Amino acid sequence: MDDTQSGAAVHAEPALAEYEESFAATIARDQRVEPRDWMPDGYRKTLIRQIAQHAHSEIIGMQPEGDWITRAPSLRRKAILFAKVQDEAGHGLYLYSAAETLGVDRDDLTTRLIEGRQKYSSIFNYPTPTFADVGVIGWFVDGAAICNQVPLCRSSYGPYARAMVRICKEESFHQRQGYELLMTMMRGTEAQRAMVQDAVDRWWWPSLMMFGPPDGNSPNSAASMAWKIKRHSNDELRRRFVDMTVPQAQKLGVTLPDPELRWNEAEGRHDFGTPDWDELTRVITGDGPCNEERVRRRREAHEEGAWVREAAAAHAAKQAARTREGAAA
Ligand code: BYC
Repeated sequence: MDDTQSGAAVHAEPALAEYEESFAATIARDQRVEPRDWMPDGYRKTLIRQIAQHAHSEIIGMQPEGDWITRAPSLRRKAILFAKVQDEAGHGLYLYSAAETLGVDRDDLTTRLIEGRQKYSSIFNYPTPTFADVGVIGWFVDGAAICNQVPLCRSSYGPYARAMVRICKEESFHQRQGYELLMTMMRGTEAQRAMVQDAVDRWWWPSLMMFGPPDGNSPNSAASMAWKIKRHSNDELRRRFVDMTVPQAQKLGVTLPDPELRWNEAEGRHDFGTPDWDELTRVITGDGPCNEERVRRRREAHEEGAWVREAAAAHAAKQAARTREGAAA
């Protein structure tokens, strides 16, 4: 006798195919997938990978600029830099929260980062030897982040897309503060102008690498674009960044270190040289100039912060117990 014959109310579980169909329809209609919706394992896994890497990048990204907080040349510059670095911490927190909606634990993600099992952006493995680096990070790195992340505000996964809206607003302020800092230095002494040009020379190519490997060598792109997690290819966003940055460089009065860079009238965009993809591979696989230092400092900060996490957990437990007692009284 089956359930129908027993007379019991039957709520049959939809078949897997129905879930898949409904997910595909949500994507096709450009609607958002939300945490409680059914999603394919691959979609969930890709999101966890990308969002966790993104969160780690924000947190590790506090280090290169954070190194200048105690050495900023004026109170105003110190306050600006302090606020910016604090914003990056906030971005990391929104993103870890978005990742947690997919069923992973933030503590576990941090462990994966400090054990070298998860990546973070290649760009944060380069040193910041002068204060001009702070300006160039704002201009190039936050500028590249805006090109890459504005389309992520339309990403198909709701919590990720919503986190990106606020992050992008803040990145836009970060980019402008960097450019304004550089403008000020360019109006200064010959030595300051040389310092800006030197920082531009060092950061240009690594900034182009932030967008990831070329499309022909980007194993995750096809699925991510079909799922509308990514809206544009790595090369397309890289081109947009170049087109956006060239006129800004002209206005600033610096030279971008690429002899192949020129306007292509027929295509209405710039032609530019090829980044050193071997360098990107080395940096991503742990062999960049600062990888070891970045991860070590992250590990130390995590260990030194253990007492804060314990105190916060104890406080939360006490509050919850008080609320329960209050409800019972
Ligand atoms: N660095 O198939 P692909 C910020 C990896 S924070 C390291 O093209 P995908 C800021 C990639 O993960 C900015 N790894 O991958 C913070 C993959 O490895 P796995 C951070 C890279 O995901 C503080 C493999 O290479 N932004 O702005 O389709 C201060 C093959 O690549 C990189 C984000 O995280 C790289 N540059 O595309 C200031 C944005 N490139 O995982 C500023 C969100 C590639 O298969 N992420 N890899 O082992 C994305 O948009 C995409 O994940 C990427 C890569 C475009 C980065």
